Amino acid sequence: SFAPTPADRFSFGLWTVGWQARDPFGDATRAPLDPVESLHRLAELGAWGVSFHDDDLLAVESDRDRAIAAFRKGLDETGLVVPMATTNLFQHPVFKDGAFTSNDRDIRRYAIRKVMRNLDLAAELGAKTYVFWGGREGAETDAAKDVRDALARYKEAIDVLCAYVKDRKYDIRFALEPKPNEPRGDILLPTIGHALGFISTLEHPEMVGLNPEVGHEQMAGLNFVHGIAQALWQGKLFHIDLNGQHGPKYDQDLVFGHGDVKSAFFLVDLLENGGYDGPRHFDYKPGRTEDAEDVWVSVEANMRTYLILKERARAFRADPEVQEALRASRVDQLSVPTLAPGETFESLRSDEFDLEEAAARGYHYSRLDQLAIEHLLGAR
Ligand code: GLT
Ligand code: MN
Ligand code: MN
Repeated sequence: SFAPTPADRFSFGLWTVGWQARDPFGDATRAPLDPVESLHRLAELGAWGVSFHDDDLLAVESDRDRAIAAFRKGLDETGLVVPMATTNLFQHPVFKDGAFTSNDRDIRRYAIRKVMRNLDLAAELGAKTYVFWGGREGAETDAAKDVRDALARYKEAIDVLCAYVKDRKYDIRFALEPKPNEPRGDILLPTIGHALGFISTLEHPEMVGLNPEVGHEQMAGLNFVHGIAQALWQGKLFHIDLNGQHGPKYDQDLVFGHGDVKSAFFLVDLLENGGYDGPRHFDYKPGRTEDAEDVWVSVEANMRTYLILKERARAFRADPEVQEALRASRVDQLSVPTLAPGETFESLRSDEFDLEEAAARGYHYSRLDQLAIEHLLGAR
């Protein structure tokens, strides 16, 4: 029936449903949304979790303590959990040249303090993952910033914050969220690969992984499924932002599956069968055209699309013809180590190998791909 339940572990950012749809060319089209109302609507629709930025809690109540008290009460009433939290280091004008990597040292120190304060709340609310989306960490001109210094300051900030989490004994891991551009002309740590490289330089690399977003890798023209597979393979897929995007253009933040649906099919197949056990977290924006009730229709659309693709992926894997086609394409053979136990490079010399015959063997991927398409389209 594709009806979501908390067992599906679907979560949403407060900033997604709460987005008032302001864009660079136009004003808000929706009224501010009370975070407590969001909790109730999300829970009614079958969501399991909610994530937030420090500042999201202040959408309708400017007193921080009162806002937190109301949010806690809403969590208790709905049974929603907080798997992840994050910091708004991009909206206030003070962050116009970045937060951890602003050329202005006072601002870098303020940014770290702002994170520390929300880490305390995240830990209290039971969050296990803390996300860093460095949307303002970047530049419009290469003259503006020495990127080597900027990366050193980025590393310094993450190292200091790891030390803070360890000191306070919080059960929290960090997840970096790459994005190639927007709002900055070029953003630091633009892709999964850049972020993985950066993590290896940190003081506590084991505490830091990734929160990749579908659309962000696709904005860079990259294959999101491949990126996620590498993150999983390196044990770094700590969290994920699911949404939709049509190719390299501005960040569309569409409903999950409403962009490149074939990639979404293979993504769900990978998440469900590839050992990811974290939240299925949606980071999308209800269209600017949508009214207050349409927002909840789009919430449901994210979860239903995921469940439909999960069912389609299951049917694909269970189809005997697919299993046979996978074998015919030798997909299973790639898991066999190239050298047998005990072999060394010397062992490679004695292979009987017919170069022409091996070169002529086909891989039959067009058949396999068509089977995937037919399952995706519900034709099988
Ligand atoms: C902002 C951004 C998202 C990030 C959020 C977390 S903030 O909405 O567009 O991709 O995941 O900071
Ligand atoms: Mn986005
Ligand atoms: Mn995101």
